[in-house]
Amino acid sequence: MSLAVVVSRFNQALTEKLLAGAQEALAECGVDADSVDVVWVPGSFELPLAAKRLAESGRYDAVACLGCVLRGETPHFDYVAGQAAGGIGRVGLDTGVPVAFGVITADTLQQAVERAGGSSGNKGFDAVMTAVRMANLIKKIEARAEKE
Ligand code: INI
Repeated sequence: MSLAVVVSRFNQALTEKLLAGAQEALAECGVDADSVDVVWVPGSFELPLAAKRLAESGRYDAVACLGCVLRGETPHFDYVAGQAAGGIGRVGLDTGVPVAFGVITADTLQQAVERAGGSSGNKGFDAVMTAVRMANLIKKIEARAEKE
């Protein structure tokens, strides 16, 4: 199992916690740290392009994207969160490589903190679990198709 984790530097105090959760999930799944590459992008808007290039490289069974978008006073939130979610979804469909959405989208800092290892879990942990499960599922589907 080879994985790439793309992390946004924006709201880094929180995305570092998502990365810590992601690393916990990797250990829980028995994925060797040597087979995981972590790359950083400036903000969540940039997650899809980095995920696309990583997925297209053919070196990874899955990609997990981690970020945190906080609603402010402007419509900026909707553009950034919308592009991140839509773009990440499209990368998975276009490349056939599972790409997990580990991006917190929250109205308040408190809500974000709760989702980055607080009372509402850790979106980074969840994203890696999803990435590993989807990678295993794709392998199974491919193995079944080869038998037929
Ligand atoms: N990027 C985030 O990841 N989270 C945010 O909350 C955010 N806000 O609020 O602006 C944000 N903006 C930066 C954006 O992702 C891009 O890096 C930037 O627009 C340059 O393309």
